[in-house]
Amino acid sequence: MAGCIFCKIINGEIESDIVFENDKIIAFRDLNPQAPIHILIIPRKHISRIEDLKKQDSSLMGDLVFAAKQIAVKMNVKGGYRLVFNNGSNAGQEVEHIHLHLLAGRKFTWPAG
Ligand code: DGP
Repeated sequence: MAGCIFCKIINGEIESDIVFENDKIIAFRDLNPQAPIHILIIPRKHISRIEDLKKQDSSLMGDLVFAAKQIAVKMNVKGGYRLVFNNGSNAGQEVEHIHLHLLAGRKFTWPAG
């Protein structure tokens, strides 16, 4: 979608440090990492928010989680990791293209801030 930063990363218009990709998904390091490992896992298809998901997107969302597992294995993550969707303004969503944060390499507290 025109003007979407993450679509520009998918198209190669903006450089990123890509750690995983397949025909449906791309994953790259967050520009502003909140943990020693901070990866953004996104669908190639532009979907702005969870509310915009259609029934037929449900397997794609599962694919995002499965990609997270594959990345964690590839990066030899030890001690667990946190997976986060910030959805909407109250949750701190800044980029309107669904993305799953994979955070690892430190201990996380709960509840999240
Ligand atoms: P969120 O707040 O959940 O919408 O997270 C958006 C994340 O995207 C935020 O942690 C910073 C990251 N980000 C924004 N622009 C870029 C970019 O151009 N490149 C990369 N690698 N990350 C970006």
